[in-house]
Amino acid sequence: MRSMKTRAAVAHAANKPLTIEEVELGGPRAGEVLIEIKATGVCHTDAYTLSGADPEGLFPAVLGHEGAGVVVEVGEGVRSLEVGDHVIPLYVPECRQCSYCTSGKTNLCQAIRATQGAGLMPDGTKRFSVGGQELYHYMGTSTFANHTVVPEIAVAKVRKDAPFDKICYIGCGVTTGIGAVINTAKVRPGDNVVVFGLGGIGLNVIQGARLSGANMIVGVDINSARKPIAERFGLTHFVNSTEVEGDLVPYLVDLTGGGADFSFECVGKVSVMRQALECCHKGWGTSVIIGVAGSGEEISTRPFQLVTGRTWKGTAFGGAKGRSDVPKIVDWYMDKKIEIDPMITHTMGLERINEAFDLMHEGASIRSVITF
Ligand code: NAD
Ligand code: DAO
Ligand code: ZN
Repeated sequence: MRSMKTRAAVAHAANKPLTIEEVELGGPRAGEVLIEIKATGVCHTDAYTLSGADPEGLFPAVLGHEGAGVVVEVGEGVRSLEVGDHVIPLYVPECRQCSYCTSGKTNLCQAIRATQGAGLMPDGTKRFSVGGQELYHYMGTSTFANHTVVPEIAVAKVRKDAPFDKICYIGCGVTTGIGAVINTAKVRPGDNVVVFGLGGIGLNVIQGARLSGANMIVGVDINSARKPIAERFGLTHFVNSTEVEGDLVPYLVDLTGGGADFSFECVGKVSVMRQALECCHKGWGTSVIIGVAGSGEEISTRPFQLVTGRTWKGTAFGGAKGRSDVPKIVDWYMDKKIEIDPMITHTMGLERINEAFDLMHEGASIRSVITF
């Protein structure tokens, strides 16, 4: 439980570049583990929080929630993990005891929700500090650091032969996209699917739809450069929404022969969420919201869209229970049932992390991974 020094990318304030600094990190307390992070992805949600638009965003903080690494110390009472275990930290924990976990209805474990949302460890403390100033934790994971402290219930133990610089992506994007299709929508063979936004999440929705045996997999984006990589993951029809003459919704309803059985919003824009709902098939189509919209924004549609049988749903972390499901998704990757490598378009050291954000904003990357 001694404190140590480690290297982290610190977010001192909204909209400011991260700074690479040597920070102090307090060791694991009861029920916690210290993880040496080997690799971390940079996700759109990190950029959303850094932009200042996230109502839960706190500064100064160590961001990052898509990591993979090795357990280097365990706190008192930790039973399910040991030093040397390869792990993926989880921003949705799985305590297996709270009423949410035992309900069988949701993956949203609430065991440490209040402290996690407040940027604190479960005992209410912060463990990172620099120059005497404490730093907030982020999503319970803070993976933009070479070492981080995480509660045992928020750690998935994975096989040791899986490469950290690829499986870190399973800590968010891969699981969110594939899980939205399998766990939330429950797409069936022969279903027609429309995916809005072909980025780090949307491409994984596409590979989840292919895995589920979907018939048409239609992808909608404003960037035509996304078409070839989406085709590689199973896209059957590409639509550049800026090039469609007239309204997009009737165009998609026509293209799918009556509407989508399932649509997925992977952009985070409320106008796109409406299009995604309304392109669903009358009588049974379901739209799943994955994108995180700006603070205070609201969705709207005509209630008749729902009266006539469309369903609006949402999903966090693809409905996955992390400690149980993440190790299986790592196996799927190692068994080549799913692909990850082509989506990781850039790999770089921590000192270049701000470039990863620039590439994302320019639409030049799918996923950038930081290695330590
Ligand atoms: P990304 O930036 O990699 O991809 C977004 C894609 O949307 C890009 O290809 C972009 O060209 C496209 N796009 C932009 N405007 C569009 C429009 N009007 N119509 C169609 N396409 C458009 O982002 P990402 O990492 O894939 O994340 C997508 C969203 O999912 C974000 O809002 C992110 O915060 C959210 N997210 C949610 C969860 C969850 O658990 N619910 C998890 C991770 C990320
Ligand atoms: O239990 O109230 C809760 C929220 C759990 C956190 C879910 C966050 C999912 C969406 C944010 C995008 C993740 C990268
Ligand atoms: Zn729980």
